[in-house]
Amino acid sequence: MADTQEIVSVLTESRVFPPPEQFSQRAHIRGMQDYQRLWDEAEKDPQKYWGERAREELFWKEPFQTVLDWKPPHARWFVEGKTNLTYNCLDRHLPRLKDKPAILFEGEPGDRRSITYGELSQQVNRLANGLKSLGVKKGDRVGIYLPMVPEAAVAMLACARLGAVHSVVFGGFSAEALQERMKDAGVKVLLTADGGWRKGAVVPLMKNVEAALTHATGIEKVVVLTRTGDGKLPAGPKFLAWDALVKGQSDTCEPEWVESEHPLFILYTSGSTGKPKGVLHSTAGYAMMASLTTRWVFDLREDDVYWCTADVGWVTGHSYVVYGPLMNGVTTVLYEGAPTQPGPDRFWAIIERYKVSILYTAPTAIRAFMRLGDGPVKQHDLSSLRLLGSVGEPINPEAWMWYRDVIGGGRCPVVDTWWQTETGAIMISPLPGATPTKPGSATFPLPGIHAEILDRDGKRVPRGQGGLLFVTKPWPSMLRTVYGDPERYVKTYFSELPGMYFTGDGARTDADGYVWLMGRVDDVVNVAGHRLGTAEVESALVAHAKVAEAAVVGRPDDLKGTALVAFVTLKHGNAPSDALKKELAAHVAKEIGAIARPDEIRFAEGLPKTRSGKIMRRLLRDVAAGNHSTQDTTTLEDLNVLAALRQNDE
Ligand code: 7RM
Repeated sequence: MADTQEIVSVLTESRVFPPPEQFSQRAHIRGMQDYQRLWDEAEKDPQKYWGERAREELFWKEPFQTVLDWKPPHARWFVEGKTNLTYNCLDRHLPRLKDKPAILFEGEPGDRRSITYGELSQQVNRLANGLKSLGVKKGDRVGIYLPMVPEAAVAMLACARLGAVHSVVFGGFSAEALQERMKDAGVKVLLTADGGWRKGAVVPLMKNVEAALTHATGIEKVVVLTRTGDGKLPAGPKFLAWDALVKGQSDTCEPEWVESEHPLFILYTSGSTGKPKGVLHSTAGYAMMASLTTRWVFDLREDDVYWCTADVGWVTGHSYVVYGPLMNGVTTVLYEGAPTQPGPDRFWAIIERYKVSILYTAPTAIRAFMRLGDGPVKQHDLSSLRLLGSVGEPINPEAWMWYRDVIGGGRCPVVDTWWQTETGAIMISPLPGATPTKPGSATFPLPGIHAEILDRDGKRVPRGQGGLLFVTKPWPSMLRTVYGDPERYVKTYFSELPGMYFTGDGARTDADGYVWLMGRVDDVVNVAGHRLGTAEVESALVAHAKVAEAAVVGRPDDLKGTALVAFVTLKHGNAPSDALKKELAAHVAKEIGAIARPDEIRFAEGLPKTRSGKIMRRLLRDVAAGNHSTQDTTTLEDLNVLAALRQNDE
């Protein structure tokens, strides 16, 4: 699949931001010597290093004897050990944190709830007992299709309490997407709601569930939470009100002590082809790394109010909205709705209201806010913020700087965190009290993580040159398989180089050894024999004062082989024109060289994105080539965007 040819790097970024001294003084990891010491320890004796981390991080009902059993490409971690994830998130905190808010919730219409660790624990136990009464046992699969409300976290935790395997499907997914995932996972009970709020309207979850149930799914019971209050509970023995299920249930429930490798959840990810893959994670390795990375990367302190804006339907919502923060006993903010509802300042109002100290969001959101200008930000006091994080896509230096200066007031370190659904936890990231950051670089792998940039033969590429990003050694929170399709696990992740995990991403290191992500290898464009990472060309475009967002793809060209086509959205107040096209093409040529000068620039009102905000370049490739796409669009956020792009063509 991947070419042997190197990927050419054209980006130059030389700004460096050392961690603020005051931040470092109080940080968990205070300098690069500390980082290096941990790195060396892990390198020298990985089993000792990970064993110690696992003992520190988790409560063990029964201790493990074997740290790692590695029969490539299959890993078992912390074998013989037993634990329960909810005990680690809730019970062990109760003596000290019973009355501390675990979740601060705000619904899109403005309703608010604060739920303490004590209350959360009771709600989880009641629901766990309710699920038990429906016959849910250890190992059974439970579907979760809910809006971003506290009950989504309660549902995940109730499953983990019982050793049931949850499979969360993002509330924005269609009936078909839901049906396909439920069927593949063999879900027995589905937890859902009548609806949720998004952009001022109701997302009709229950209607989608009913549509999904007209096809075979294997679902026996559907538990329905009342959120929006419209729509009655459908008739029939399958449907049950959430309130009725938990009513009268005991608020204690003995945790199911599961083996380390007991499956914890399935989460579906879609690639460009084929049906979605059910990424399966197991319990202890995942839990340990979610806990450790949340504390280290976000430098958590007891009094932090932490807000990760991801939906629980994505892995970021699993690891960094629910499990990571709760294992660390901090207060996590949950917001149901759209970032600009009812106005462009909703995020900043939330930060001011709850005195959020840590914000973790996606480049796509940051670029959307940039497009709206600084005005909405300036209406609010954001002085509570002390740290900013980014995840999901390469963050271009322009957006990184805006995030740092306008949102962070220039005082907050920015952590650009690279990881995947499959990795379970953050893998490459600055440690904010230690790592000098460079705008657009995810910097260095965390201690114990062997992220390496190799060519197709497994040789390390020289610094400055692009290559394929692999993780060459197993890590505790790695996926264990593709649910129901073990061959696909091997084929997708471990066949590029035997025994080594292939991420699908391109990356390079710079002269100082910093890692720069260059986008998905499938998106690399080959121009006149040079393989260019799309991220860098896009970054140059976004650096232009009038550009809000850009996506670059290749189009077959008789002369050049591939022509570069750039789709560009402009910041508010700028009009598309031929003169601007020329100006932008010249700008790219000047910034990174003539080789990257786009052959065609197309202005667009919006770019096609997945529901988690990633630009879908594969669809743009079809638009650029004038083909009507036959590709899977179930993860596409807004079909209208695609229709509009095609129209511009005609
Ligand atoms: C957490 C998440 C994974 C893919 C990954 C990359 C891209 C994520 C970054 C990034 C550059 C980053 N899981 N990606 N984080 N690219 N810099 N900091 O997003 O499974 O949904 O996606 O996202 O391509 O392979 S995911």
